[in-house]
Amino acid sequence: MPELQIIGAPQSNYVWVTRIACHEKGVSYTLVPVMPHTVEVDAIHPLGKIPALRHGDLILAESRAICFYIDHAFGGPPLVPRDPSEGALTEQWISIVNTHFDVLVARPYVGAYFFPGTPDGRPNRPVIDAALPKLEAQFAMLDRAVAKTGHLAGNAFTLADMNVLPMLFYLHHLPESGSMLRRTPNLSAYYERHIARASVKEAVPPPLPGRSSWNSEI
Ligand SMILES: N[C@@H](CCC(=O)N[C@@H](CS)C(=O)NCC(=O)O)C(=O)O
Repeated sequence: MPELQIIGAPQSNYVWVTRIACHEKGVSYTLVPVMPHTVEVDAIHPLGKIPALRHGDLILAESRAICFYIDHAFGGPPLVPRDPSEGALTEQWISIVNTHFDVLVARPYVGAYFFPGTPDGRPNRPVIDAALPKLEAQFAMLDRAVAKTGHLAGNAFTLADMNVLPMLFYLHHLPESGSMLRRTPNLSAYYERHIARASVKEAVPPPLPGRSSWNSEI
């Protein structure tokens, strides 16, 4: 069997998702920790984004496609239930989280701290302040979603949960979103429970270069 490479910096939430997927399936891999828009990544992802995957002759971009491959090319427990209804519900939550929660709310907010684009490098307050009401609404949505079973889809830990946990990790460590998360009871319990899962914990990213932890110096 050729070596499976997950290509991308470990601080990327989507790289982390693919690593959780490998762990859950019992698939061994090598992490190639490179930034977006580097030669290795540009050779695979048409937009230069991470993660990318290389496995023998196969090269792949996009976390969802990579997780599909990991799920279907190997044995081990399914990441997405094979039952049509449960599988579709899992896909529903992956899609909502990726196209709304991440892109429109979490990413601009987190980016305003870690990549602020301000002249003095301080957090970008207008972007943060604009994100907060939207974040509140999305946390409420996720809180309702996990209230019943402690999972996003059905009664098991699926790719929908693997996909959102890295985003919640960053939000947990930032000031306003961290206290908002602690005030959101079901989502907070969900986060604390699943962040301790071996597959998730194993790939907790090291702090960004130049920082000593995820929540200091912000
Ligand atoms: N839809 C992509 C999103 C990947 C993505 O946005 N990756 C970020 C790092 S978390 C990235 O490469 N950013 C650089 C850029 O957007 O130029 C996926 O699911 O893999």
